[in-house]
Parts: sequence; structure tokens; C-alpha cells
Amino acid sequence: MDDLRNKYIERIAEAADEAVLEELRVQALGKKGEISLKMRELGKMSPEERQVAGPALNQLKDEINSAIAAKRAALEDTALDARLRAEWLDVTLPARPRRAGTIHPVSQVTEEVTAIFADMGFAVAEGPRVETDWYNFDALNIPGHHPARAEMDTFYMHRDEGDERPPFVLRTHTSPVQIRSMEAQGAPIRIICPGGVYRADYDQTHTPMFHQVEGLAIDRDLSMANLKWVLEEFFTAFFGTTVKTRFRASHFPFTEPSAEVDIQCSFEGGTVKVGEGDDWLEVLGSGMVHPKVLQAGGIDPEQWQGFAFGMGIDRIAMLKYGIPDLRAFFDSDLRWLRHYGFASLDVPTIRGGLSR
Ligand code: 2NM
Repeated sequence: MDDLRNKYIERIAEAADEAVLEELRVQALGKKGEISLKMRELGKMSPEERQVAGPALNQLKDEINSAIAAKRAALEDTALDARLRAEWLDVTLPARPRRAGTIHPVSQVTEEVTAIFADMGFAVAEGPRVETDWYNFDALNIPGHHPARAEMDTFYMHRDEGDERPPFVLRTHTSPVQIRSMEAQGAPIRIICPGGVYRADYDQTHTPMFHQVEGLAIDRDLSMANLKWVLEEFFTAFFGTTVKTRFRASHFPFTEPSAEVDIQCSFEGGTVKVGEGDDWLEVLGSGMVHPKVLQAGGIDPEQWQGFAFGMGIDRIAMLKYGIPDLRAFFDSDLRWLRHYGFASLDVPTIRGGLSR
């Protein structure tokens, strides 16, 4: 029995892997294993012999079982150690470079415009892009027969046959937001309304969706002089250089009097430079808000008056950043976006600051 014990304890200690261990277990304790055969011989022994051999065999069996279990655990530890040594990851390595997206020029310019007007006390107001024809037209003193209301320019929302509700349109300007603001807050008001607008028009210089910013100031005694100061202040801050303006008498249904505003520029070698030269570029419409429009917004025109203006964001973005083609603005071409887009931390600053 000592020979058996020595043989198995030694072989178990030397076992190189799990398979060898299992083989040894079968050899010793399997159905036809050496120790199992010895157990079977117990029946042929005299009771005295059996009383000595029985417990001894059982003890041997337990010893071999625990030796195998201990060796198995040791083998598993060794295998784990080897894996831990082989399978490692350097978490301090730099990540794969991934290109960041860019800020669209329309977003950048909207932020710039917002910052400049915020400095002059204007808040930002926003509203829905799908509007009732009342907010988009009637409230703005644009009568039913006005050309701006013709099917050609306006996108009408589909209505089922027999649906007699007033038609919904895609807003053709952001002025409905200003009517909503008049209704909601009353006078006095100082807001700008930037956002997307829609007109059925598509060529070199027009896209069916584009961006506008409109401004509205209402108080007891505002005049065209205040309008002129605000606009010159804006253009000078926006273009980073003193910009002369030229007001030309015009007509809009929602303002009286009305003026189109040109900014000073030069055309040389096919490029436009703002704030220098003897030429003029039309960039803006404006005027004193028509009494009927104030009334539609619930504001008493006997008590209050104000000015309003509107300009194209895409247009002034092209001018400031030298972007030649409007249609490329909305193509979502990554090469264009990387070229003309802004870094996300390129926060708008008011170049030159505002004069006070
Ligand atoms: C323009 C030109 C002139 C304008 C008027 C209003 C409102 F709602 F207050 F009456 N908002 N914007 C306006 C005036 C817009 O865009 C060329």
C-alpha cells in the first residue's frame, strides 16, 4: 500500500496537465483502477485482515483524491498566471484619431449675429416653421391678392378634401414669430428672430429653404434714426470694420415707411469686400412697423411704435467668409463642411467690440 501511495503521489505531483491528472485518477480509482480492485479483494479477506486493510484503503483513496484536487487547483492557477502574462492591454495608449465635425457657417453666423444683438439688448425669439396663413400673411398686412401669397412662392401643407380649416404654410419669413412675441409679451419689445424659412424658388442664388434673421424693437418713441444706429452698429461689429449704410425708400406691406439698406463695398477682381470702396450691396429690408401689424399683435399703435428689419443669414455668411455658391450650403458635402465649417471651440467674438 505504501508503494501504491508513493507511486500515485509522485505521479500526481509530476502531472503536466489536466489530461494526465484524469488518466491517473482512472488508473487509481476508476472502475478497474488499482485501488478499486484492491477494495474488491476485501471480501476475500478474513475479518481481522479486513479490519486493518479496509480503513487503510479508504484513507489511501481520500489521500489520492485530495492530491488530485490540490494539483488541479495548482494547474489552474498556473494557467491563469500564464494568460494574465500573455493577454494584456496598454490602457495608456492614445486613442485612434477621429476627425471632429465642424460648425456649419449658418450656425456660426447665427451665433455671431445673436451675440452682437444681445449686446444691444435684443433677446432671441423662436417659433414654429409650420404656420397658419394668418400669422404668416394676414397679421403682417399681406392681403390675399398679394404676389408673395401666390402658390408659386409659398409651400402650402396638404389638406384632405373637405378639410375646411384655414391653410397651414411653411413660413416664408420669421415675422410670424414677432407677431407671436407681441401677443405673448406686449410692449416694449426688443427681439431678433433667426431661423429657417421656405420659398418655392431654386436657382443660382435661391434655395427653397434658407435662413433669415429679423429684428423688432417697440417702444414709446423709437424712430428710423434708432434703426439706422442699430444697423450700422451691427454691420460694423459683424464685419469687423466700419461699414457705411445707404437707405433707399422702398415698400413692404408690414412697414411704413420702408427702406432697403445697402452696405458699402468694393468689387475688385471678382471678390466683394465690405466696408471699403464706392459700391453698394443690398443686404436688408426694414422700416417702421405698420400700425395694422402692431394692432394684429395686440399692441396699441396710439401708444407704441417701433422698427423692424430682415436679412438673409446665408447671404451675410457668404459675404463675410467668402463662400461663392449658396446651393453648396445645403448639400451636406463633408469636404465642403470641413473647408468652410468652424471648430467647435471657435466661439463668436464681437470683433472690435461695440462703440459706446
Ligand atoms: C423685412 C423688411 C421689413 C419685418 C417686419 C416685422 C414685423 F413682424 F415686426 F412686422 N418683422 N420683420 C420686416 C420689415 C422684415 O424683411 C426683409
